[in-house]
Amino acid sequence: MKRITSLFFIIFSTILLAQPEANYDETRIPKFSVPDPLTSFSGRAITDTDQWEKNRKLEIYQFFEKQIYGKVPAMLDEYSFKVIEQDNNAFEGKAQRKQIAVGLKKNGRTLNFNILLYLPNGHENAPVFLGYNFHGNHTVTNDPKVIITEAWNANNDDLKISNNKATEASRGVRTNRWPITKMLEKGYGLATVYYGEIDPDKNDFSDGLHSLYYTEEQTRPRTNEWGSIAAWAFGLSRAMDYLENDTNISNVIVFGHSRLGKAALWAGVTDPRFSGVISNNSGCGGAALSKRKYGETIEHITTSFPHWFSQSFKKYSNREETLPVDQHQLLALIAPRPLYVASAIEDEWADPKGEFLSSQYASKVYELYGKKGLSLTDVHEVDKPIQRTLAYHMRAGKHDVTEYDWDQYMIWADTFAK
Ligand code: GTR
Repeated sequence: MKRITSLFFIIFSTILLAQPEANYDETRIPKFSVPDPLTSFSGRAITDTDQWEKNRKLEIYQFFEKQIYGKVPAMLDEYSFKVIEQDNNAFEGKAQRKQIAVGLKKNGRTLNFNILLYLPNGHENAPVFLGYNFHGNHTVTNDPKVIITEAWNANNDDLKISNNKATEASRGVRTNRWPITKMLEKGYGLATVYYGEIDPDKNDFSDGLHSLYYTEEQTRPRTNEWGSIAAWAFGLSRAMDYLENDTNISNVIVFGHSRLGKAALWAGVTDPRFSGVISNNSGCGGAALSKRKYGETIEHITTSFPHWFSQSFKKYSNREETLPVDQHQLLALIAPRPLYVASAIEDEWADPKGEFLSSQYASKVYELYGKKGLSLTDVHEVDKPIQRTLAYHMRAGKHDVTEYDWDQYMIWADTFAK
C-alpha cells in the first residue's frame, strides 16, 4: 500500500511540476507586436520628455508595479545603521572595509541585514557598485574578517553549503564573480549584501521582509503586492539609504546577475538615486522580451518561482499577447540614466537576442532625452560591446559573471561615474 501511495505521489507531482519544453527555434517564435514606449495606452503619441514623464512613464510604471513585480505595501516605521566592523587597511592596504548592520522595523517586528563595503584608498570620492550576492558576503572574497551570514542559504555542494547554513567552508567560493582588487585599483568601491537576508529565496512567505508587514491573520502579500524581486529591490534601496550618506562615496551603480539582475533593474526603476544600472544575464522577467517566448517563458518562471512576482503576473502565462507592455519598457523607465544590459551567447534560457532587441526598442526613450542607446541597425555580435548611455554586450560563454563583464562595466562607468 505504501509503495502504491508513493507511486501515485511521484506520478501526481510529475504532472503537477511538468514544465513545457522551451523553444529555441527562431522560426517558431509567435508573431507579436512590440508595444511602443512612445504611444500611450489610449493611443496618444508622446513627443517630448515632459509628456513622457508626466503621463506615459507613470502608466507603464504602474503596470509593472501592480501586474508584474507587485507593490510595496507601505514604508517602514523605522530603520537604523550601525558600522559594526571597520579596517582602513584591508586588501593589503588597498581598501577601507566596513561592515554595516542595517535594521528595518515595521509593526514592532525587525529584520537585519549586513552591508559589506570596500572603498578604494587614495580615492576620496569613489563611485561604488552595489550588488547582491547569492550565498553570503563571505563568499565574494577570501578576506577572513568578513562576517558569515546566519540567514537561510540554498544548499550547494560545489559551493560547500549544506544544512541551509553558510559556514567557514564557503569563504571565498565566489571570488571568481567579484574582481575586487581590480575594482579598487581602478578607483571603484564595492558594496554587497546577501539577498537571503532580505528575503530567503523560497516559495514561502512566512519569513523575510514581507512578514514584517502582515496583519494578524495575514500569511502572504495581497494579490497586487510585492513578490521577492520587489522585496530584494526594496532592500537595495535601504542599502542606498546608508551609502548616499557616506561622504566617501560619489555615486552608486546598482548591479545584479540573473534573478538578482531582475531585482537590480526594478531597483533602478523604483529608485532614481542609482546613477547607473547593470543587468547581467537577467533574462525572463528582466531584460528579455516576454512576447518572444524564447527560452524561459512566463509560464516557466511563474511555475518554478511563483514567489518572485506579484500574483497577478500568472495571468499572462501563455497569454503574452495580452500584455500591454513588454520588458523593453521596463528598461525605458530607467532613461535617461546609464543602463548596461549584458548577455552571454550560450545562455539561451535567458534569450540573449530578446535582451538585445529589448535594449534596441528601449533606446527610443533615451533618444528623447538626447542620449544614445542602441540603433536598429546595430548588429548582435559576440564580444563586441556597444557602449553608449544604454550599453549592451553579448559575451562568449555561459550564464555567469566574469572578469570580461566587469572589465566592460568599468570602461563604461568611467564615462559617467567619475
Ligand atoms: C533560473 C531562472 C532564471 C534565472 C536563474 C538564476 O533557474 O529560471 O530566470 O533567474 O535561475 O537566477 O540563476
